[in-house]
Amino acid sequence: MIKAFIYIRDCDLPRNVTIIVIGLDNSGKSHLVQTFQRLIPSKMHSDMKPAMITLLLDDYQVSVYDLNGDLKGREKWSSYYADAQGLVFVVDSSDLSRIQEVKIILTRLMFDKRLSGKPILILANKQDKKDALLPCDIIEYLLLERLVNETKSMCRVEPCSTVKNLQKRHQQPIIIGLRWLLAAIGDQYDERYTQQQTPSMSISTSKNIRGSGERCSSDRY
Ligand SMILES: Nc1nc2c(ncn2[C@@H]2O[C@H](COP(=O)(O)OP(=O)(O)OP(=O)(O)O)[C@@H](O)[C@H]2O)c(=O)[nH]1
Ligand SMILES: [Mg+2]
Repeated sequence: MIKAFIYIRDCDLPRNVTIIVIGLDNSGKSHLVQTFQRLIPSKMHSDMKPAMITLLLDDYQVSVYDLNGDLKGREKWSSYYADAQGLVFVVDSSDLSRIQEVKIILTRLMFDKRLSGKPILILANKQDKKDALLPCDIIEYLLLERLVNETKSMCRVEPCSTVKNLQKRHQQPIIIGLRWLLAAIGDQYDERYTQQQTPSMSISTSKNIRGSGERCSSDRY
């Protein structure tokens, strides 16, 4: 009787998940974290460096680390890899001049053993800007399909703007993306728990986006 009670209580507890937010400097990571704070019940740990917030979303209590993207900040990223269960990688879609730099950094990340198999949400940010690259362009520039296949990663590309929020809360691309990431982490957790872990690789984008290799349309902001 007591055992059954404890089991039910455990199921009610939120799952603790740690994710890191990375990407080049100026891509919009800190704005993203601030937007999460506006949209989702959260707690700020202002004493922590780097900045960390805890979000409560669905069944999850999510610790989110906002890591700096400048050269000095990037040197510290790797110390968070082991603890992170998932990644949010933010791209400034309006900055074509840095897309090769993004490709080098992302490729290095996805081949890092400490991140192997961990799901990655790529946010194609700054879609409100004129001439921002669409997700399918970004997939092509980053050779993402090849990367995903070679590293057997689970990856989703979501177009967004962290400064223009025109949709209702539950339709926000960043919330849709975060929910996908948490579900992917949850699936891996369940697979490990039931000893049925099978490597899964996939790349998905939001439903407005057609596959790579063709010019695609997207809802503009
Ligand atoms: N137009 C537009 N500007 C944005 C968006 N997101 C962020 N910005 C701007 O981009 C600049 C950089 O944003 P941050 O959030 O500070 O960038 P960051 O990735 O945290 O940069 P580091 O901390 O230096 O690594 C700021 O001037 C933001 O106002 C967006 O969706 N659209
Ligand atoms: Mg920042």
